[in-house]
Amino acid sequence: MIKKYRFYSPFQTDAVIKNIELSSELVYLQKEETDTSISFSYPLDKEDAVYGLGENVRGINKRGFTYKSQCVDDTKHLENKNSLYSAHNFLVVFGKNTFGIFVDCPGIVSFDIGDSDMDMLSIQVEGKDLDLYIIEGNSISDIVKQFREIIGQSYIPPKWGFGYQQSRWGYKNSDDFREVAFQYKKHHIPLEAIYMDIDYMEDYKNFTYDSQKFPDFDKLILEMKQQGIHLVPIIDAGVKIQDGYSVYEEGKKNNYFCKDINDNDFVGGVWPGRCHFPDFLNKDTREWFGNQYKYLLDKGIDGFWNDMNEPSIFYSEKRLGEAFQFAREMENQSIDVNTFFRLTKHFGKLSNNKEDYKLFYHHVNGKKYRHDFLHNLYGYNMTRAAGEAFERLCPDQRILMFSRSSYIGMHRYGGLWTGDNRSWWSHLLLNIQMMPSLNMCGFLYAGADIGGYCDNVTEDLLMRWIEFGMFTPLMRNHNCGQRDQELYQFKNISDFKHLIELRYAFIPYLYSEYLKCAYHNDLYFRPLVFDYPDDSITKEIEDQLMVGESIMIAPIYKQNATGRYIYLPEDMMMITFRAFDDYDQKVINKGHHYIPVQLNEVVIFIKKHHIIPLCKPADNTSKMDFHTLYILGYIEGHASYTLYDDGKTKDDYQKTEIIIHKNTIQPIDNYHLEFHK
Ligand code: MIG
Repeated sequence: MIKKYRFYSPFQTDAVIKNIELSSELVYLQKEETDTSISFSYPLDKEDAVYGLGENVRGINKRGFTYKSQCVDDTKHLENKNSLYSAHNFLVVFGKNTFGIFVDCPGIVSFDIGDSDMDMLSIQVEGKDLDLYIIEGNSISDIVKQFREIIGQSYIPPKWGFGYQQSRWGYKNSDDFREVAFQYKKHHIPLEAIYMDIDYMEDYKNFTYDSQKFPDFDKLILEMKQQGIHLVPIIDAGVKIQDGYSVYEEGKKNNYFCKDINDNDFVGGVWPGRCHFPDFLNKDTREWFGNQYKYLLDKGIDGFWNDMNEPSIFYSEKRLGEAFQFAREMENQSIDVNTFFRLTKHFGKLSNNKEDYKLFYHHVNGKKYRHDFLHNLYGYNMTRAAGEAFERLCPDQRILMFSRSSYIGMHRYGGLWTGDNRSWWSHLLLNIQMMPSLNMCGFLYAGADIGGYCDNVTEDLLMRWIEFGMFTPLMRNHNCGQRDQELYQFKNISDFKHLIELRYAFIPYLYSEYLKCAYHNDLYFRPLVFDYPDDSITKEIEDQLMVGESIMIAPIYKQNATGRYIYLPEDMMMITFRAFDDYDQKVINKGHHYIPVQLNEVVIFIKKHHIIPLCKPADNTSKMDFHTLYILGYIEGHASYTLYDDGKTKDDYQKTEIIIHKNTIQPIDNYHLEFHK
């Protein structure tokens, strides 16, 4: 049951695609209004927990902090951060009353969840124009499902998007890419994709490549493709101002860029120097920008990542000018402490200054909007431009697409990665805790930079992270630290090889579960409390997750740990893998346990009467036989599983029922089934 309320005249974000009639009497929430904002409050019961809000710091239960939707490029994901790159305004209160709240407003929205007053949830919307949705249902999962139904089906990546992917900011020429592919092959570690960061471009211009460093760009793409490896280029939001550069020229000529107050194209600095910013909120701009991807699609590229689309702005021309002017004035003076601070402040405040978002405008359906009021929609609409273009340009093909910044609605066009995290154990835990919240908001294809993006990873952290990352739909190792982070750079290469092979073995299960969740609006990752709401212990468990319908995981996220405490909400079959074909299994009873998990081991727990279908790993998905399945399960008498796989067309899927009786297993359709030994 969904109730919708409208306040003033909100901008239509297209987050929700179902028509819902407006209600008048507000339930659960108490409304208060000032001249410039509206707030909604709800007294929290002692036992209430609050889930959701997608990409944010801290734990799964969001109670006890203030989160602020205001997309920002911030590379320090610390406990005191109220905002990260995305704005995901959906949450569920679970407890005395259980209900969902979605605040559809593209401006700044704050969620004070028992922060100022520990027993009060208070949501403040700046600007007053909003649509508010209240969702009632009989469980958290049911509420989430209803919400997901109104925001539309989540993006589905190609199956190869479930392969292992390697990235680094620092691959600079064709040989660097060949080297990565060669090393993975040499060490027999499966590899699906290598990412092209900004250095592949000519002067950081979108939809170009540097022909000096990549004299054989087209050949490189095909050569990799022959090995089953996809090259995935980055696309940035800013467009370099440079005469003769077609994207700039076309954008300028057709008024596709955001304007400043005087109706000139707004100028801000990013990678390429001075840039214009496409007005992605405008349909014509989206169509034009989306068509630009064709340049790379035509070369055989079939995956992209959209970056810097909060948008991230190093400096606005205005502020940079002021800083230089101040510096010039001070040049020959004796600079005392206060002047020194003013000087550094001028330059320190240049990057991602929120005031700059008041300096430019969007034109949508004949109306002009100042950017800051629509800020949180920018990355969403950049990715929408791409997604809409792929539908036109290659309607039968699934293209890999994910973005850094997002708003709910973008989940229909692509996935996301969680940005510039660090090689910290706490960020491995953050990755674990963020996944279910992202799923709630529709973002199923998601993952963090495995191993951590900034700082130097240690081998044990990378290995533990791989052991969790092998369950995330997007499994990408990315970094910019000094220490190289490709798996072959470390000592225990064969352990990494076994872990990556294990991920590949899991693909039939993981992709099948992904498709189910996308088609039926379910959660791929769930905190235990979602599945076992009547077991009061589960609410306290924030470091174990259900993955798909059959299994629970309990990753290790502490350095030097050789095991951990776990809680089982029911009897399960524990499987300890060292490799795809090297594992132990035993039944563990409901309750608390300590389990050993050596550095090279992965543990999963299979629910009773459930199975997982596995597959033999290979160099990458292009070389795998997905029709020979090895069944592993907790089979008491019988078990069944519905296997989903890609259908003949993109909008269609194939569904196969697998029924297993202890010790007998029937081949079905064109699958060959065997018990995993
Ligand atoms: O200002 O393209 O989050 O993944 O490697 C940094 C360089 C810009 C930020 C992305 C990161 C990427 C980096 N980009």
